[in-house]
Amino acid sequence: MKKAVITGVTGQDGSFLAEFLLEKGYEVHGIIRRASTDYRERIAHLEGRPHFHLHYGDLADSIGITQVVFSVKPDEIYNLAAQSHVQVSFDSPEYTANVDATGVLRILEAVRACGLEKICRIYQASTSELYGRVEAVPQDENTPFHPYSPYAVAKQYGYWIVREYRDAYNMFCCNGILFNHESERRGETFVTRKITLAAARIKQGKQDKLYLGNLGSLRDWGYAKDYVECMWLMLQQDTPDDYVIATGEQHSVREFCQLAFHEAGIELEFKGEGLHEQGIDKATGKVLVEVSPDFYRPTDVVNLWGNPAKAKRQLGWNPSKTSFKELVKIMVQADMAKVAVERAGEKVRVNLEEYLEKGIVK
Ligand code: NAP
Ligand code: F7E
Repeated sequence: MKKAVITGVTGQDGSFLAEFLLEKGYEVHGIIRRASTDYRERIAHLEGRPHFHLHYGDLADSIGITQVVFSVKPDEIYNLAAQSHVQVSFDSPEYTANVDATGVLRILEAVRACGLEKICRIYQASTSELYGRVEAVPQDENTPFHPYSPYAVAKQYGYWIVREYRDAYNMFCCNGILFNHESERRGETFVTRKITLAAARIKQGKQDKLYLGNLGSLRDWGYAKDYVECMWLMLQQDTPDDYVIATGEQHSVREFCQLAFHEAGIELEFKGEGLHEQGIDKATGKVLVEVSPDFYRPTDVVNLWGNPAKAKRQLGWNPSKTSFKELVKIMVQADMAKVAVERAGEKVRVNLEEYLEKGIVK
């Protein structure tokens, strides 16, 4: 039975990858951080399952990381842990560098310290944000990097230290340069999930308006569940390499918004420009989407579009498994259900309070 360590197992990708590897017959060890709430919604369904184990650790703490590597002696490590929010990296640049840059070094050094450099294969979660202020469109493995946020600069270090250890110590380590990938498990402050949740809440009368930043920003959005397969495929090759993982299709935030509201049963039309642009409900004339400068970034990456030809050719990966339309539909349907459950819960609470007041229940 192969053993894998996943850092960032509580995140969107970590939870899908854990399911994928358990399905493949792996023993999966996830690294989690201690939090006062111990809120681990994305992996709750896996806890207690045979071959799924959790260890406390933090990428900022090399002793803890090394201990996990030493005790598990993994065949594969998937380093997905990161301060992954680009906008947050402007507020916490030093922390972002510690985790997203030096954290990668800690993983590589832990493997060396445990004498596993000839055995353990490592996947590093690199990112399309490396292309940043893009120098060519679409982007592939040969496109020059121009990182354009503290997050991207930190991830650039991660990318190069992986390549350095591959060359210097002959380690099997790969960079997956993944373009944006989303799902019903996406964090609620990333733009896609913010939109699908708002569309569901607005449709069900729980929110009046959605405030967004740059509506013209362009992304190559794929489905996270499809992307975790690539992480595994990269580590099954004969030689380590770096791969762009993307759909090869590009859409704007505005388009995502229009389609998400359509899936929720609201037809939006956009009018105006820049900060004055508005998304209006065609049926009622109500303004449902407005632009707020709060969601603009000091420097924004606005033209990401990946070319997945190498992954298709060498990994045999299919970039069109889930279409853009299907992705939006999956996310909106999940959020429509989530909001409906929340509303049902509120109703139960109201009823309970009423019953308590009347003394029907004690
Ligand atoms: P995510 O949902 O934000 O998950 C991040 C994970 O990292 C969480 O499990 C988080 O734990 C953990 N983490 C954060 N700081 C940590 C620390 N100091 N020590 C240990 N764990 C820590 O991110 P994701 O979307 O799954 O992305 C996975 C990886 O791919 C990240 O490295 C991200 O930068 C990269 N990436 C993502 C995309 C994308 O579009 N999703 C594209 C390219 C690259 P908590 O639950 O405790 O916060
Ligand atoms: O922004 C614009 C925003 O935060 C996408 C991470 O997984 O993918 C992700 O980073 C675009 C940007 O993702 C809002 O300015 C407009 O241009 O959803 P996002 P991201 O920054 O692309 C990469 C590949 C990663 O590696 C990261 O880990 O949408 N945008 N209005 C907005 N963005 C947000 N968050 N909120 C808004 O209201």
